[in-house]
Amino acid sequence: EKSPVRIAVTGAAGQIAYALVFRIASGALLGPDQPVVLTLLDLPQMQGALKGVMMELEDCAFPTLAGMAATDDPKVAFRDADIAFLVGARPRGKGMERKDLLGANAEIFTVQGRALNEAASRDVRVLVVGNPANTNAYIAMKSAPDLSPACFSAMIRLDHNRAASMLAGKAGIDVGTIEKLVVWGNHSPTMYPDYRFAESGGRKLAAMIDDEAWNREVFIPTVGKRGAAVIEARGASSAASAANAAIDQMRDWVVGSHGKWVSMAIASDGSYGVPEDIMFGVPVTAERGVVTRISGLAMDEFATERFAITLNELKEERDAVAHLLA
Ligand code: NAX
Repeated sequence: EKSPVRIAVTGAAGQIAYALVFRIASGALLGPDQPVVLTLLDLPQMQGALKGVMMELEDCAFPTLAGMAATDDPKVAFRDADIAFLVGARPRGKGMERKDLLGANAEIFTVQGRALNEAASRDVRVLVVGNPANTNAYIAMKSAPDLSPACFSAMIRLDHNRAASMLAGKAGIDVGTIEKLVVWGNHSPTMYPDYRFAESGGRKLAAMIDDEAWNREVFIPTVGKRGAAVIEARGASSAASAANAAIDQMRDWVVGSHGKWVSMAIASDGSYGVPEDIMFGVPVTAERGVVTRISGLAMDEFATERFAITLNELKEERDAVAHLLA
C-alpha cells in the first residue's frame, strides 16, 4: 500500500475547484493506486459551502480518497503538502484597475507563498491557476525563499489545450496526435500560441495548414480570446476545462510527459532573453517532478514580435508588484 500524497487546493469552494477536487479524489491525477489526502482552503465565509463539497466527496466513496480537511488558514492547508493547486484569487471587481487587481492578489499570494515556505514539503509542486496566474506564481515563489523556484509554475495548459483543439479541427487530425505545440508567455490575451514546430504523425502542421493569414488573423486571436468567448456563451468563466488543464499540467509535471512537449509557465533561467525569475510559458518535457525546458528554438520576425508583446506585459506586471515584495 502506497503512503498518501497530500494535496492542497485553494479557492476550494469555487467553480474550478468544484470540477478539480472530484477528479483528484477519483485518481485522475495520480492514478487508481495512489491514495490522496485533500486539504481544502477557502475564505472564512465559504466554510459552509466547503463543508458541502466535502459531503459530496464523501458521497462519491472514492477508494483513492484517504482523508480530507477544510480550513481557512493557509499554514494548515499547506502543512506537509506534496502538491498545491492555488486556484483561489481575488476576481476583478467593478471599476477595479489592473493595478488594483495585481495589488489585491499580491497580498494573497505573498501570504500563501510564506505559508508554503513554512509548512509545505520541501519538494512541493505548486501550480498557480488564480489570475493573474503568472505574476501570482512569481509572487508566491519570491515569498518562499527556502523553496526552490522549481517548486512553482503557473497554468498555461488551458491555452495549450485550446490551441491544440483548434489546430486539430483546422488540419482535420486527431488532437492526440499533435506534438511540439508551444504557447509562449503570459496566460492572458497576449499569449503567443505557436505551431511552427508542431507535428502530427511526423508531418509539420504548418505545412498541412499552410495559411499564414489564418494563423495571424484567426488562430492567435481566437485562442487569446477563448476565455471571454466561453463567458459570453456560458454566462460563467471556464471551469471544467480549467480544472482539466490543471490536472494535465500537474500530472505531466509530477508523473511525466513521456518525452512529449507541453507548455508550462516556469521561472525563467534567462533563456530566450526572458529576465530571470519571470514566470513565462515555454515548451518543456517533464519527468517525475523535474522539468526540462526546450531551448534554442528559432524565432523569425513575426515570432519575435509576438514574443516581445507577451514578455513586455509580464515585465510590467513584475514591476507593478516589485514594491510589495521588498
Ligand atoms: P470562483 O470565484 O468560482 O472561486 C474562487 C474561490 O476562491 C472562491 O470560493 C473564493 O472564496 C476563493 N478565494 C478568494 N480568495 C481566497 C484566498 N485568499 N484564499 C483562499 N480562497 C480564496 O472562481 P473560479 O471560476 O473557480 O476561478 C478561480 C481563478 O482561476 C480565477 O482567478 C480565474 O480568473 C482563474 N482562471 C485561470 C485560468 C488559467 O488558465 N490560468 C483559466 C480559468 C480561470 O479563469
